Amino acid sequence: MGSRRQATGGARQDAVAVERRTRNKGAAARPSALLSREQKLELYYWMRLTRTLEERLVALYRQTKVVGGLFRSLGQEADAVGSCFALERRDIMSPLIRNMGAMLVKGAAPLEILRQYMAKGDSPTRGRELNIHFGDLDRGFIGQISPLGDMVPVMAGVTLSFKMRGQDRVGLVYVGDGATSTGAFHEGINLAAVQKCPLVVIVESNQYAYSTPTWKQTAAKQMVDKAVGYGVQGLQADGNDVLAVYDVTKAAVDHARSGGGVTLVELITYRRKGHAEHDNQSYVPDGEIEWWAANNDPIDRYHGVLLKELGFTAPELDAVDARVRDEVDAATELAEQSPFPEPHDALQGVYADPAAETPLWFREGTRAAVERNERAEGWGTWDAKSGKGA
Ligand SMILES: Cc1ncc(C[n+]2csc(CCOP(=O)(O)OP(=O)(O)O)c2C)c(N)n1
Ligand SMILES: [Mg+2]
Repeated sequence: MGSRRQATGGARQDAVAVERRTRNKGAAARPSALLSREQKLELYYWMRLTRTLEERLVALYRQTKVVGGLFRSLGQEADAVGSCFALERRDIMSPLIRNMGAMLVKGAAPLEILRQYMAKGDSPTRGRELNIHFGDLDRGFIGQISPLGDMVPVMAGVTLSFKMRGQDRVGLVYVGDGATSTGAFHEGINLAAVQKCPLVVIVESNQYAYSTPTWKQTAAKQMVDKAVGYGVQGLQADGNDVLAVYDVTKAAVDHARSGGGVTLVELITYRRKGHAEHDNQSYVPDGEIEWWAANNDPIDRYHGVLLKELGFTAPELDAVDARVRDEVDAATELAEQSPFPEPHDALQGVYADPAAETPLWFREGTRAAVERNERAEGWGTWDAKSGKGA
């Protein structure tokens, strides 16, 4: 229990120290100083959209309309949004479950995400995959795979191909603090480092991997220290300050684009919800979540910066909130009307198209199951051919 408290205190101190470092940098030298007024408001829009859409998904989950797990990024919205905002349209980004905000920035539509979570027949994967497990290379986001760390070697390969083809493109891959302890992470970042691939590795230090606090799964004091071992640039920022996240990622993207190779970017943040919606967070020390909610919410903080430092007015921000609510309402209505997939559709576009294999007996409905299998000819109780009982 003593060491748990220590970990909690450590996380708070980290956030404060990083904030101080960011402030000291001098506002004028920051890339975010070059963002237009419209872009600064856009950052607020994407974070608000992420949160509102996730809140809507929670409501649908409780109505049992979501199929499978629901993964929140509550308190981490600035990480996904601020970092992805530093990419160009031609760049490729590889998200994980807490990076819905990055997918929105890259052009994923709330309607697609709602249909996907509800396993609808007209969702991007037509009900075969769930939540935000889908990709679209035209829009610059790759489909995620679940094994932790595995997207790092995938993105090492993607960015190596950019380099070999002489394309002016950068790749960005998200991993959690837990994922940095996998073999796949090590092999992927090592290969990308040696090959000087144009890759940005974002490590979201949200203090937990499922129910395991960071100090129980790595002896490293901070994730950014791991960069030294791979011989790559390591940068760190306050993950709950969207402008700081943008600044640090933009520096990493510029470094990659100019031939400098890989950067490991650590964003210090906190996971305010459980691993997924089913998780009651009984392993979290008392008061920890409340502390972050009250003192370090990324949207509250940016709202304050927009009003007090960047010259925006309350009605302007209220208008963004209203627009987001309307968009999420409209998308929910459409997603609810979408049909579920046809069972036979599961065979389309998988191995042979059109399907060469006959559907499995249990997919043909109850009647077929009973007549062809449970009361097959010769069992003595049912004559399948004549349809008569013995
Ligand atoms: C190789 C592997 N081991 C275990 C899991 C199960 N798993 C899924 S997410 C997760 C925790 C991830 O923690 P972290 O990398 O810190 O990301 P976060 O969820 O905090 O964003 C685990 C253990 C997995 N998907 N892959
Ligand atoms: Mg984590």
